[in-house]
Amino acid sequence: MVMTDTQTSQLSGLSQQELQAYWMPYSGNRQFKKDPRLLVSAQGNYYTDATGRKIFDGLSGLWTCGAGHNRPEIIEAITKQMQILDYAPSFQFAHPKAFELAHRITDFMPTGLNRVFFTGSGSEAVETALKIARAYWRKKGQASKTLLIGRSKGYHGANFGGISVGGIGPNRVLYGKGVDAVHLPHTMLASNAFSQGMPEKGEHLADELENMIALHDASNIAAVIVEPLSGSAGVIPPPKGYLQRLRQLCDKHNILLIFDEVITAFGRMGAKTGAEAFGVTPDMMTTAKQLTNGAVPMGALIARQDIYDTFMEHGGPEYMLELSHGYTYSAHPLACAAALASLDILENDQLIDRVQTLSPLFERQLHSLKGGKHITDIRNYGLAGALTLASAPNEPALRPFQVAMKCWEKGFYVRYGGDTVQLGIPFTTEADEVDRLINALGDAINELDDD
Ligand code: PXG
Ligand code: PLP
Repeated sequence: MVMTDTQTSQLSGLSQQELQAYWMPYSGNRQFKKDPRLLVSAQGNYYTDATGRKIFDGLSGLWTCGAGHNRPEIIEAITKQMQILDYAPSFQFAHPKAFELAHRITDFMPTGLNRVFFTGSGSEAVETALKIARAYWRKKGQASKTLLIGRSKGYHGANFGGISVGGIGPNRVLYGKGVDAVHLPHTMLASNAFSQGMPEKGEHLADELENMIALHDASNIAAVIVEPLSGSAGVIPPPKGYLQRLRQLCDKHNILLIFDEVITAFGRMGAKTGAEAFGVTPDMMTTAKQLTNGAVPMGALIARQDIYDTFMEHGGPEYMLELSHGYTYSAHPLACAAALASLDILENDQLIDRVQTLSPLFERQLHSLKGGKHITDIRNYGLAGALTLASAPNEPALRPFQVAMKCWEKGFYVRYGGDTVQLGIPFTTEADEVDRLINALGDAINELDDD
């Protein structure tokens, strides 16, 4: 729909000057500002838009709000914290909730991951992980271990380290030379199309790491970083045996294995983490999003204890810094309060069990779309799902955009990116909401042009 500037302003309640002043992230600014999609409030699994329509939240915000929106427990925790302590420096000083939360996070981690470094986002958690990986080897006297290995189609945030190990072309091509990194092949094999849950084929793709080691030598490689399940590239669950194989190879060659669990940690996989769901423990894990249920920005890097100990042992005099790294908003009191309340909700409401219970229905319903117009693949695990649409002539990203706009018109928020449409429904979704979401998505797809 093309509107005049006056119509756009009237409908959104914003002036053209206001609409133009905000440079929106990862957005089609020009299209949005002609036809704004404004979310003005939220409750439970729904947003309300500027015209008063209820919109089902098919992506839990941005994979953030699995416990549903505006949870009273989180509101209360943040409000209370704000009245006690608005901000505390995290460099050389601290507030008690930072320690409480670090300890609480370890309840959700696989055994051995028990040292927590706080950041303001997933991107910062990734930078932290990559810097610690390099610094760790240097502290151990192996300073040549600097090369980072990512994976094609990987997403590791928007900062320079993250886009260097990341494997999504459009996120990298504009920005020139990054950090030294090479990439494993992605695992989205055509022969795995329409797999339900973990695909059967692709374990062998981990063996490409051996070829990289033959080429670069393990003495030059710091770490491998992968999302156990790729989110942004369109929900790519790991092939059976693949992560186990990566773990074996990293162990064999003394390379750190980092899982980027910004989307997968804290419940979405039907387990505390992707590591738990897939049965493989990394050396470090990055988290964010669901940690605070999206209410306050926060990320966390969780490391194996001996990595932390290495820094302490080689830290010089005790008053000196062991790691020159950190963020102004590391362990922000409001974020800590929100995270403690969010983790309590996950546990008290048994939301991880709920994800497990709901996942088979979500899987069945999502895969019922097979055969729909232009659909070339459907993938899912836990409460994450995506479908791939065949490219319109010369415009691979057009159809997912069109589908998402049709869903929006029907009262459903879904994510579109590249040639995929993605779903990450709240853990609190009811069965009939899954039905309605999938029906709307199916209708939107079948309303697409044939060519
Ligand atoms: N790593 C992974 C695996 C992520 O999914 C980040 C790092 C970066 O986190 P921050 O908090 O800096 O954005 C992410 C974030 C999508 C989508 O639609 C995914 C993300 C962000 C926005 C949209 O798939 N992932
Ligand atoms: N740039 C300048 C000039 C700063 O002073 C700081 C922090 O003190 C930063 C960037 C980094 O900001 P943050 O710690 O919020 O990442």
